[in-house]
Amino acid sequence: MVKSKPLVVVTRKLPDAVETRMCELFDARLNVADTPMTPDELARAMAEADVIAPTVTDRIDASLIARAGDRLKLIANFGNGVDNIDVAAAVAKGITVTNTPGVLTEDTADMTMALILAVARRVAEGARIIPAGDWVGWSPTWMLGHRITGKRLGILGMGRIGQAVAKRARAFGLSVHYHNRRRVAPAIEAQLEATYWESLDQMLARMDIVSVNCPHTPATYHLLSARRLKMLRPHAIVINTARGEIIDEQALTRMLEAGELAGAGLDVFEHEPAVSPKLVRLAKSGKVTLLPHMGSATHEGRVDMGEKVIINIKTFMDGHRPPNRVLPNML
Ligand code: 8YV
Repeated sequence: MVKSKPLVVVTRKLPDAVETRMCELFDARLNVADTPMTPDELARAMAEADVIAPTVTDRIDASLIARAGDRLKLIANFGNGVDNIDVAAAVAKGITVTNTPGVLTEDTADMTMALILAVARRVAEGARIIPAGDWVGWSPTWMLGHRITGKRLGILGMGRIGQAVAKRARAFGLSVHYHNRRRVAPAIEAQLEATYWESLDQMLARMDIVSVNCPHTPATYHLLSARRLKMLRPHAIVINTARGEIIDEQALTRMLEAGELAGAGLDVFEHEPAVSPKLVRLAKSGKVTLLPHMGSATHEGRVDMGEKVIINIKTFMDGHRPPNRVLPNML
């Protein structure tokens, strides 16, 4: 008997190579136009599909999961973070959730370094000058930024991405400090020459640069709260390539406006794709560098993410535990 292929709904346009393989393996319903699906469209898809492959732009909340059809058995997220999915509700309904860890580590760490350099060395501001026709020539005291070598970097979240940032930071001569739920193994700490701070407050008060590299979970929502941001010194800069929700964005903006913080490099925002006009104003003034959630945006990374989604679906459909299963207690 020929087994019918599972109906897999892919919510956004993925790289061609990934989509082609999906079409070979599955009854894949693609979104060639790449228009984000509305909650109603998602609900309809989840009512008939065996598998849905969403992205960060799809909010798969408890109410959508409650309306899912009996056929839906797997949510194979195209992305590492699963804060777009109510994992507990899915698992309670017998739906497996998977993600794509490991393949966007280096790209996200590169973008973190790019933002550190961009803010400290005023790269985005400088790059606007020549195209605007505003360059009248070199001057010894013009466009000065700050040296990063010798500064202290506090990494918030020392998982895969945090460690990849730490490695790069060492090469740039930064001294590495970190706060994490759990202290990392002594061998890793030694290799990264990293100083562990059990108290996040204590770490913040001493850093020149703070980089957010932890996942967004209920426990990390507004971890950099207004109170904690106040611990930072006025010359400090804040970098976020993780999730906007981890920082109280309004408080951060207020402090930047008031000159209580030197700058920020943000690739993620609390209400994406909306970005507060105040932050946009600060970007125009050169104080902050804003990127449109590009941390993992490489051709190679997106293909690797797609491969992981395919492997998770195929393994699951073949009756095995998919390699990147996410359980509520992991969050
Ligand atoms: C992805 C990300 O672009 O994987 C993640 O958690 O934040 C991004 O780099 C996005 O999630 C794709 O769904």
